[in-house]
Amino acid sequence: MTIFLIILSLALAVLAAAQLMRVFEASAKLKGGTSELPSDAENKYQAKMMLVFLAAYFSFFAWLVAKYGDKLLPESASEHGVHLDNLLDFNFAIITVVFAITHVFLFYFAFKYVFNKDRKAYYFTHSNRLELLWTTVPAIFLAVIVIWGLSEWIDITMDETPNDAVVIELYPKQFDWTARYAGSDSTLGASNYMMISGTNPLGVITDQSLESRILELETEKAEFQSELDAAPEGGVKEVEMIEKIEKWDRILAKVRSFTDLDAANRMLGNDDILVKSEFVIPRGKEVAFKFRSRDVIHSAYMPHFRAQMNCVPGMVTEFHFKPTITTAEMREKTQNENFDYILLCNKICGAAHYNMQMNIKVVEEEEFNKWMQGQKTFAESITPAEENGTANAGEKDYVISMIEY
Ligand SMILES: [Cu+2]
Repeated sequence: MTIFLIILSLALAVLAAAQLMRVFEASAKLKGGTSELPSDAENKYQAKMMLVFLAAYFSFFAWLVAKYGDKLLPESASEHGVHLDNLLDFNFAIITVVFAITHVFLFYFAFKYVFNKDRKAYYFTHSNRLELLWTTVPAIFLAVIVIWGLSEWIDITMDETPNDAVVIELYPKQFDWTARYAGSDSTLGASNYMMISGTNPLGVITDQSLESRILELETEKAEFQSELDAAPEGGVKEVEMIEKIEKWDRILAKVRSFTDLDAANRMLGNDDILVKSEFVIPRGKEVAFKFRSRDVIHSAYMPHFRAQMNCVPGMVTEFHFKPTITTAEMREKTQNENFDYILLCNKICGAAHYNMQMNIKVVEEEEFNKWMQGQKTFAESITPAEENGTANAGEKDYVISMIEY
């Protein structure tokens, strides 16, 4: 607020000065006025101020870099990220050099060629040499940047995922993330959003989850049926219930069709591992990410690994990278014991978008394997809740209204 007030008063002061100048000019004219051209002394003063401004301008630039330079991301924690950083640094180097040269000339020439009534301007219409110079030099630099950038992009996006990669699906919804590891078979089980329920937030399709989802839908349908039976004939309630039952029939038909998937396919999801709020990846091993989305377009952004990918409903996008620095090492490097790698949503996806993040922990492979062994598989996690009926009721309500929508 204070800063806003300061800026506002500065702007008003400039405005007031401009108005005063106009008053002076007008009064000078009325007095039968002197020439409107500034005097030699005034010109020389303005020329010197150009140099003063030049010095102040570059001092401010240096101060900005010194003060806010450390607000940039720390060094890249992935293999390809180092290459991207080099490319970015090269771009910044060019920009800074061009910025310095053009601005020094701009203000120095304004000083050097201050108005002098005895000097005549040198006039020439054309110079092939100059044209050649200022066309080819930028063209060469641009070509280097474009070719370099394209080859990095091809390296990152086209290289094959190694077979021993850790496969993780990142599944966003408004407004959180769930990570799913492919488990010991390195293959993610099939999934569909119609399978989503309180115990199955990603809609993974296994024999067990199919059975419980069908049971759940049938129970709900039976509830609608009894509400329909009790509803007065010809009323709004009756129409509403008939529509609901028809909708549930459609969902049931779709869900039942998943039983056509071959048995081996329905086994794949059993060893998948679902985690929330934080996921762990091993240093020095390729991590292959797959992205889906449950509702709107989100964007998985992992800035420390220089990685970003859109998460689009109805399709699977992919990206893979190799982490090179563990969380513990990065805490030492940044001298920040609270440092954590993060996954953010980088697409404004709704009211609580800002809150959509998940911690990423990079550990040595050994520790990663140990951590994996300690996690519950999808098959293990779905059973107890189904058996004792402790599925979170609130979550379940949300899921149903989601599908209705
Ligand atoms: Cu989002």
